[in-house]
Amino acid sequence: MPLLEDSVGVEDLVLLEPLGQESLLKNLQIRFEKKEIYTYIGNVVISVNPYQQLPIYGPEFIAKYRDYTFYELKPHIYALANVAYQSLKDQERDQCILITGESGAGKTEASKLVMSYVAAVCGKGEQVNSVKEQLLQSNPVLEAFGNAKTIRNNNSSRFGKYMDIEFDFKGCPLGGVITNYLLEKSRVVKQLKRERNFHIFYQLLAGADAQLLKALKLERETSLYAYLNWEASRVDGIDDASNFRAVQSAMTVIGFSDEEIRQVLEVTAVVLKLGNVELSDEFQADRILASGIHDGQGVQEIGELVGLSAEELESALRSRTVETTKEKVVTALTIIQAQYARDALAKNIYSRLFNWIVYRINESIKVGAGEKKKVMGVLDIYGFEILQDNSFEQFVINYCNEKLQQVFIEMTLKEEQEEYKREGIPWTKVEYFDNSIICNLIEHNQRGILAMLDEECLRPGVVSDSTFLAKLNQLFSQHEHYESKVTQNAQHQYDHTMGLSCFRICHYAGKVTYNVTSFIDKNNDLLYRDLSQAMWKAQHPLLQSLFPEGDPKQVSLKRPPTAGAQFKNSVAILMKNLYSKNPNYIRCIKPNEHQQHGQFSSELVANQALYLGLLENVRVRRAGYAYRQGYGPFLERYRMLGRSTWPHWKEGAREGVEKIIGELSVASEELAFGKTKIFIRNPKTLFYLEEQRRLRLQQLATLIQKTYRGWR
Ligand code: AD9
Ligand code: MG
Repeated sequence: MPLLEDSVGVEDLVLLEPLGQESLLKNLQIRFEKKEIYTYIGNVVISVNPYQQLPIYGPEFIAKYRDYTFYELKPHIYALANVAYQSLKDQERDQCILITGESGAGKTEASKLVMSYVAAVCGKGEQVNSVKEQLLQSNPVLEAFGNAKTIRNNNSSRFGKYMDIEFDFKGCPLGGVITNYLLEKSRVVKQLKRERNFHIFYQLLAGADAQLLKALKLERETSLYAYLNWEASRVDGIDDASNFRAVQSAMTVIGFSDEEIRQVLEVTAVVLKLGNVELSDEFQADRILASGIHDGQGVQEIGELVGLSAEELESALRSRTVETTKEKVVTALTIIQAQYARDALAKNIYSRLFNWIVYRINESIKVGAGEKKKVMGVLDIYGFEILQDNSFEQFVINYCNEKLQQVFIEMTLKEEQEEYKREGIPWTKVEYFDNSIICNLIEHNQRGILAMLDEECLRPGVVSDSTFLAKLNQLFSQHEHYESKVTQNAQHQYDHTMGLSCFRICHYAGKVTYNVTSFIDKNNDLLYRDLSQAMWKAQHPLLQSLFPEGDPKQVSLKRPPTAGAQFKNSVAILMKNLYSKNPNYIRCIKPNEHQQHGQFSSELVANQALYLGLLENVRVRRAGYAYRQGYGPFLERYRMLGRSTWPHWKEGAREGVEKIIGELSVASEELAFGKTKIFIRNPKTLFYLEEQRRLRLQQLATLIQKTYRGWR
């Protein structure tokens, strides 16, 4: 279908004519300008962030999408949610909804639309409604503790989230399980200019009443806290005080007791107050020997909040005990080390608190072990990141996206082609880039970058970020997706923009230069034992429970897994989970860098379209058939449409299907008969079959009624 400026473009890119990167972009732009933000590629939904509230959501629209099949109404996330939910209910196939896109593209909003759609259509009753409420209310709580204002997005998720919603055989929600991935904990102690710390800190200071603030030993003014970037403390469109009340009530709905909420806030206050513990040089015999605590009152107050002696905390912040088999040696920390230890403690307390909140929500929404469940997974995970300075965090985030791209390739492109091959249907091969070579470069068990990093972290002797980099340079000098200054020299391709402490990976989505500084440290993620022991001694049930390794009886010499190893492991579990389900894709696109409605930057969108592989996706869809079904189920569904197949059919399923199609005179180029399935090229043919079926059912119902009356 050619594009006309005054049209709304095509709703499904599969129908675009001529097909190319340019026409694809033009189509998205025309639709965006007409406020048609959703477009299909077959069953994939592309969503372009409108940055304004459009009147296309809510009960009226949910009711509409609920009653129609996928292609009958305008493209919408509701249509995708409907298909996923209906096939989970009717065909008993576990589903997953994968939402990808870069920061600010609209993933979290999309995931909430999916959840609210499913909540609206899935069963009624007091019990069911209370489960729904708990599931929905987990969002504001997790966003308060896990989201922050960044330059790119005022409500940026700083953690990855996968949520399995579990249903009974009738399709009523029973509960769910949330898995969280790698919170960006460095934000607790430091933020970029114009960015903020996690929302909860500002919410707490703005929303707590005077009595609560006093109990938490806090002041209302954000500028008093070193960990809060007071420059950016207020954000247009965000009402921290009212959000605080919403978070408190959401926690209550989920099932947190008042006591638990109080403890969560106390731990949050401890983190804020730790940032204000100023360390100074302390002189001993005229030499700067160690760090001292400048602000005794702050330490005292933290101690009072969580039942810890100030001396104990102070000593853990200032010194370090090294235990050998024979003796214990206590060394004083330098001021740099002490600052590092204090920040490490704050980051650890906060990220463990976040994990605990997820755990606690899961406790409330978990489903009994014996119940048979159907599952819908919703994945809202950080998109690919290319920043000015890319560190360990970007490295693991991009690794995760590389793996998701692999899922996408394998499940959509490869599976599509392989199915045609299996079914013996003629197929024009579509070339696509297989990114497993990059995944391997990162995750290979013995020779991957993560394995090298772990090896360096565990190796005795002097290790540093630069010894790690040297190792990579040596190992991957010939790898086509790896570059560094050293390997570039070898290849005579000098790039002045790359620093000596950097390596570059050619990801499927583009080249990213990573600076190795602090890779070792972030991967090790160690906390001095003195600090974990001090936390464990706190007379505060929640804080104490966050540091089980601080229990002297628990002290084990076994090293906890590194951050990289943990992440790789959880990504592997996630992949296994996704592969076991039927995937549904929402590909989110950011139209401009300014969070502005009505602006469509072609260059920015082109980039995203490229690495989301949209064009490739369309080509595969076009080469193929939109719909397919096994002969058995197809015959069962449409048997009533054939003169020969109704009411009895004794021959094989395939023959029956051929009979029906022949009798309905569907054009032969519309269909292909595979070994086990029938393939239908155009969705419209399917609508036609469904309509015929509906009419036939009506006819049969009338017939039955008449016969029944005749009997009476
Ligand atoms: V990040 O990777 O977590 O930084 P997301 O999750 O992709 O990012 P998010 O869903 O938070 O982006 O969307 C960013 C903002 O865009 C939202 O806060 C809304 O203001 C805006 N947005 C996104 N989707 C819609 C929508 N369908 N309608 C209106 C939207 N506004
Ligand atoms: Mg988000």
